[in-house]
Amino acid sequence: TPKNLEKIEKFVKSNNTIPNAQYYGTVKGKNVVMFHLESFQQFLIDYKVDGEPVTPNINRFYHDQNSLSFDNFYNQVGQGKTADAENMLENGLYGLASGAAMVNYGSTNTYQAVPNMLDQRGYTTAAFHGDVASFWNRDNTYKNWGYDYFFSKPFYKGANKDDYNIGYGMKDKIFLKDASQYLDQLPQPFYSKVITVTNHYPYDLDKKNISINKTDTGDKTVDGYVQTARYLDQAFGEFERYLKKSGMYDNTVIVLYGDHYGISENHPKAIAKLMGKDSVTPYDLANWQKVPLIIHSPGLKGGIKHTYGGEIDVMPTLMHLLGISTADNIQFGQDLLAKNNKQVVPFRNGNFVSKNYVKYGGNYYVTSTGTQINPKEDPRAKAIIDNDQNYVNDSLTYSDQVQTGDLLRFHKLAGYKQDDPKNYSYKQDDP
Ligand code: GP9
Ligand code: MN
Repeated sequence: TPKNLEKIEKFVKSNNTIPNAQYYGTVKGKNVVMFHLESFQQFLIDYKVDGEPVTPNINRFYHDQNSLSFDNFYNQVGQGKTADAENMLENGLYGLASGAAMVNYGSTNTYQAVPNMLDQRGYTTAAFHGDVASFWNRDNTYKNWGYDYFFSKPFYKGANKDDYNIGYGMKDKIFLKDASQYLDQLPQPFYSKVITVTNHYPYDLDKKNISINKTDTGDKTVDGYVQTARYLDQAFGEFERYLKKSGMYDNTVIVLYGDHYGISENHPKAIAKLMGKDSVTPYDLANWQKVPLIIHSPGLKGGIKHTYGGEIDVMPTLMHLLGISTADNIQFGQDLLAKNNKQVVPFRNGNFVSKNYVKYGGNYYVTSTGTQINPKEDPRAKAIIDNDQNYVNDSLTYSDQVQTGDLLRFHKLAGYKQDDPKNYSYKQDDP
C-alpha cells in the first residue's frame, strides 16, 4: 500500500460518522431515483414571482411529511460543475482543483462507486440523460462506476426533432416521458439517475412552455431563470405522477438535489434584488450556494433538517438509509443524519461554511447571525476556525490524491469487486 493511502485511510476512518439507528436501513431494498435538478438553487423553494410560487411541485415535495429535507445544504462543485456533483454524490470524492475528474480520470481510474456497490447487492443500475453520451466523458466514466445502462440521447424517440431540444439537450418533459418507458422495463430494485438539462444557462425556453413571468432585476442573463425553473418543476411533477401511476412510488426513494448555482456571483446586483436587499456581502453569497436536498420515500420519517452539509455527504447518508455500511469506503462525506456529524462544508477553493463560522472571499462571519468577525482579535473563534480549516484542507488534498494517484486500486473494500468496463456497451443501434 502506498504510504499516502495509509494516511488517507486513517483520516477517513477518524471522520467516519456513526449511522443514526433511527434511520439506518429504513429504506432497505427500495428502488432509488436520483433526480438531478439542473442549476437549481435552494432560494427557489417557496419563492414567488408576482405572488405566484415558481416551483409548486418541488415546494410540496419539500414540505411533505415523508421528505427528509435539508435547508443548510450547499453545492460544493468546482470547474467540473455537473460532473463534480455526480462525482461527489456517487463516490464521496470531491471534484478536482481544476478541470473535471470524470474527464481526466473517469476512463482509467478504479472506483468504488454507489452504482457498483448496489449492483453487487442485486440492484439494476441505469443513468438517463437527454444529451450526447460523451459530455463530461460520462460514457466511459459510468462503465467504471458500474452502471449497467446509460440511456443517452440516441435512445429517445424525440431526440432528433428540432422542436424537442433546447440548450444542452432534450426538453425535460419530453426526455422524462421517453426515459420512463425504459425505467418501466428495469428489473427491480433499481438504482437510477435522471439528469435534467433545460434549467441551464442561458435559460432559454420556447413560448409555449413559459408559464410564469420573468423576474425584473433588469439583468437579462438572470431574469429567465425562474421560467426554466418552473418548467423543470412541472417536469418533475409529471415524473412523480408517472411513478405513482406505475405503482412504483411506494417502493421508491426519490433523492432530489440541485447540482450548483444557476445565477453566478458575477451578478451581485441581480442577486441582491432577488433576495430583497440593497446589496450583497460575501456572507450572502455563501448562502447563495445552497441547493436543495430532499430524500423522500413513503413511510420515511421526514422533516426539515438544519444540519450543515453538502453534496459530498449524500453518499454515506443514502447508503446508511439503505442499510449499507460505508465504514470501509474511502469517501469524504459524513452522514447528514448522524449525531456526530462535524457540520463543516468545504468549498472547492478552501472556503467553507460550518455550523459555527463562514469563511468566504477571505472574510469570516458568525454563521447564525452573519456578523463579520476578525479571528485575529478573537482567539476562541480562531481556534475553531483553524481546526475547521485544517479539516477542509486535508479533505480536499486527500480526495485529490485518491483521484490523481488512482489510489482506490490499492484499497480493498470487503465484498466489493470491480466490474469490467468491457461488460457494458451503452450503444443503441437503432434509435
Ligand atoms: C450537459 C450537462 C451540463 O450534459 O450535464 O453540465 P454543466 O454545464 O451544468 O456542468
Ligand atoms: Mn449542471
